[in-house]
Amino acid sequence: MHDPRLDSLRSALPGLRLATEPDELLHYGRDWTRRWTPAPLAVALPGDTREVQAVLRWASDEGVPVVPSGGRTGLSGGAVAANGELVLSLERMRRVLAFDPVDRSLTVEAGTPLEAVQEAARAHGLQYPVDFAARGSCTIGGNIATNAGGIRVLRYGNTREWVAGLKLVTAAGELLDLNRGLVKNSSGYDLRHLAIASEGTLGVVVEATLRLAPPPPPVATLLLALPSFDVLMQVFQALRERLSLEAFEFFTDVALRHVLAHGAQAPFDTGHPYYVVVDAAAVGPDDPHLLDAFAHCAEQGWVEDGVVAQSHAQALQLWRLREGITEALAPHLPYKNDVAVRVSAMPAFIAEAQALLATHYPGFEVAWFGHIGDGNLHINVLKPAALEQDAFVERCGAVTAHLAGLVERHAGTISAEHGIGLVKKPYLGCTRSAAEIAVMRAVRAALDPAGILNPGKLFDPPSR
Ligand code: 2HG
Ligand code: ZN
Repeated sequence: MHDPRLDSLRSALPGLRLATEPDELLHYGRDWTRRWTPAPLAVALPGDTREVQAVLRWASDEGVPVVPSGGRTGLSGGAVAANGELVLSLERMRRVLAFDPVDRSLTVEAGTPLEAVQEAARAHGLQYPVDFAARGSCTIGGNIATNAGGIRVLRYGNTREWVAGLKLVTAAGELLDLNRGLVKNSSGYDLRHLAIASEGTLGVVVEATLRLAPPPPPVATLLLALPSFDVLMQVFQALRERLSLEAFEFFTDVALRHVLAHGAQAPFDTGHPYYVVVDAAAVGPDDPHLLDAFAHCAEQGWVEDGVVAQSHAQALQLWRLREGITEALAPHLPYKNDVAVRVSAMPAFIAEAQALLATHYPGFEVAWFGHIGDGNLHINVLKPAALEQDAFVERCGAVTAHLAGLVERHAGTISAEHGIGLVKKPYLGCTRSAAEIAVMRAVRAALDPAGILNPGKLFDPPSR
């Protein structure tokens, strides 16, 4: 159906690239959640910051809601456009703008894919250390909007740690140049950090200046098979004492089974309940520190089997077992949890979470995996084939209310790294106090008084 607002947009911005075909609306209107039916008004594909400003000025004047859009690999519905919003895709804005060898920084447009940022850093003999499986499709703007974490947080921290400056376009089309790459800046509120993890509700990130780190040390990759969840934290502690860990990731046999069914190669002759994949600084696969650490864990009975990658290709194979999980589970329309507690609270939290989920999900396949060293667990509940999607989501939502209560009792968070979006919105109050949410609302209202930026995400507007 023809919408007169499109004529208005076209006449306000005659040069703007706009996509309106049904397949384009479908593609740009959804993220990886696949729970909502995309129904955007249209997709704007600006080529530079001035166009982003002009689109937002138009949207503010017309009262048209806008969904900022990166690679749409999100898992919380933060980039879903299901209510006639204008999708503002940054995908054409993917230039690397500058490298500064003294500041060790890289300035990129927000639509630059994470992998392209990593490659640009490597080309200058440095690294951009935030990393996760969606690196090829996700964009730096989306990473900033959710404060993305990933598999190297243990060693390098989240996206937030690496953003030295960013440019943000507000709902009114104003361009804010936040922190300008400074290392020190004690001049009042750090609006850069407000924008990070704001899920597109405070403005549109158009450019970022990223800090780079020295290249990583040579690492050895190990895969260990463990008999129980209880020993997981002990193995983590033992390895952390003996080695310099670059990554420590775990997954269960359920997760592995799906990755193997998806074409990966089985690591051991027999199955085991739990696995960890570890990258540790090492001179090679025979590094004595590595072998000592492994021997210690085996002596304690914490490790049933293990393998050290003998080549880069084998290391990639081992990592595929962990990184391939999301894709392998996707056909089962999993209900995703992304919870975190302090690392010290993990053993108690895990014991209670296991008991809770066993009670509430009898007979369901549940895959546990994630970033145990950061206190962050991904718990994916797979949809039984016989159950309708809506009934499944409703059932899982009810269980999540219990899980959120448990998270709250352990002073954790309902979203560690995927954001709140639409999916976790009902549970925000278990992680943030009413007073905190009131402050967040006030901040949002200050930056976007008309409420056009990603409405309905993170929290609902106050009822009038
Ligand atoms: C990961 O750690 C991602 O692989 C995705 O955060 C987690 O699919 C998930 O639940
Ligand atoms: Zn993760």
